Amino acid sequence: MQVGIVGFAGSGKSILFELLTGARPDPSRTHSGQVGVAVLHDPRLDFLAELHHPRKITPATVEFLDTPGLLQNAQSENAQRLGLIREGDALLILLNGFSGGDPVSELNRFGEEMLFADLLVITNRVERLEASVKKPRPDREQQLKELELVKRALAALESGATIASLELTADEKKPMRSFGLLTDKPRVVVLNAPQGTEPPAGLNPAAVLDVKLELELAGLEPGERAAFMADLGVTELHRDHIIRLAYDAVGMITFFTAGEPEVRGWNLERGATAVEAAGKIHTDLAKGFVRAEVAAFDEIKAAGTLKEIKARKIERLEGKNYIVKDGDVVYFRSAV
Ligand SMILES: Nc1nc2c(ncn2[C@@H]2O[C@H](COP(=O)(O)OP(=O)(O)O)[C@@H](O)[C@H]2O)c(=O)[nH]1
Ligand SMILES: [Mg+2]
Repeated sequence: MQVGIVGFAGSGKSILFELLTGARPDPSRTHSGQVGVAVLHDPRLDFLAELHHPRKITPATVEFLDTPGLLQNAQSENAQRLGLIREGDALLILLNGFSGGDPVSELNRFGEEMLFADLLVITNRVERLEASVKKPRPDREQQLKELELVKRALAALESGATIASLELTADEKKPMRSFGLLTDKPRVVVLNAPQGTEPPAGLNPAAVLDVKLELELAGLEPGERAAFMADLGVTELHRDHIIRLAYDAVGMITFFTAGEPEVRGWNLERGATAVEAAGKIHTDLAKGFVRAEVAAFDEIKAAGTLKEIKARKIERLEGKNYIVKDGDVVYFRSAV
């Protein structure tokens, strides 16, 4: 699971990357993109750790990719730079609200760059398929179907619409996703602006924060940080919230495993089954899957103690096809 931090050059992406992941941006990796891992803060994990006193606590994580910023008036070069994030699951678009530009027009221009980059990919695909379906071949039916789909995508992009705005069936979404189109990805828009800035009319950012200031604050000892925050009138830090926004935009849920050795949060695609969840932990656990013992976090919290959890019998036995819910605490029984 990876979220690309994108935007124009100088919007503060690399500073945000360091804030979210704790990794130092490496200038030699600016062009190829740099990956860092952010911890997903989750109070539920803390609660489960209090309950089990495990030897190890492992939170769920999100990967962020710091990308080279886009340039003004350089569509082909920009399309290439955007190519880096085709594999990403979501985009965090960072806008510059600290040096006097207009973030609304910046976002519009960024949207146009993404449309242009997608148009190149889709035009290419349409041309290849049109040539290919002229020849007899075993998968011609399939290719005709795909051609119809990519032509719809082309028409949408040409009219300025995103791929995400197309109403696609589940069967169409999958091949579409395989193209890695940028306008197909969920987005989180963040405005990098001084503390207290109201977003301009027409912009609806998920968060407004002073990226540089917050990185400086993050580097302080807690006591010192509190004093500085009070001095500056900063009431909240945004790091955990932004990581959570990115995580939710991707459509991930968290399930937990909890015991004395380890309490751990795991990422899972929404709608995945118990056996797929087992596979996240170990392929053997999926192969030998017998049953899952499942308890909802909220019920565990309401019970409050291990003894009360037992007494209330809140654990259910579920089979392979059970759809795992966000917050499920799962113990997998395996025959392997
Ligand atoms: N004043 C101010 N400057 C910032 C802020 N964020 C980034 N900058 C400056 O903008 C420049 C580019 O930042 P950087 O993170 O490298 O941008 P990137 O090109 O998007 O990766 C640096 O000189 C930063 O000091 C901010 O929140 N406030
Ligand atoms: Mg950078």
